[in-house]
Amino acid sequence: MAQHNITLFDADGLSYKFEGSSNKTDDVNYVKITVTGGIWILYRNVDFNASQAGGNASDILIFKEPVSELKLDFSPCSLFRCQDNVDSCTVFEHNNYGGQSKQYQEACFDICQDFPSGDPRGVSSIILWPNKDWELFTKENFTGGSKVVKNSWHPNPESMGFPNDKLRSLRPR
Ligand SMILES: [Ca+2]
Repeated sequence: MAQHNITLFDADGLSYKFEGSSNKTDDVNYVKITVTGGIWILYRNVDFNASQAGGNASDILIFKEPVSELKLDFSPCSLFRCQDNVDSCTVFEHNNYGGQSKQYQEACFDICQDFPSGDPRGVSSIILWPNKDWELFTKENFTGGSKVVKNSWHPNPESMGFPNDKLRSLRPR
């Protein structure tokens, strides 16, 4: 039996169920949320706030624990389900977990094809989860400037302690 992990409610009390990420939810004014499983990021705009270059911290809502019929601060237009049981590094194109993303479970010697360094499409935020720290590099093949970043949620380059749009290769510690 399918398990729905997130339910959004509109003002009429109708429910809308989701199991995975969606870059565009139905055109509904959602007012409440119930989370029964998973770790989720909700975005104020479609495409994970891509057109807003990730927007501000107030343009996302993060749910790491189950909640029941909690009032929403805004009606989300897209939502992202984080993996929640494998050591991994999820990188995002924009601040505040915005835009394109990709999850790595192992070392990657060059992420440039997906996230070109020196370009706004380069990595601007990152989730390291749940146990491992990762080492980030400014050049391919684990060369150039490097930094060990603690396993945590890093919504911007300042939090990562790593320059914006410069990530080129990465590996778990
Ligand atoms: Ca970027």
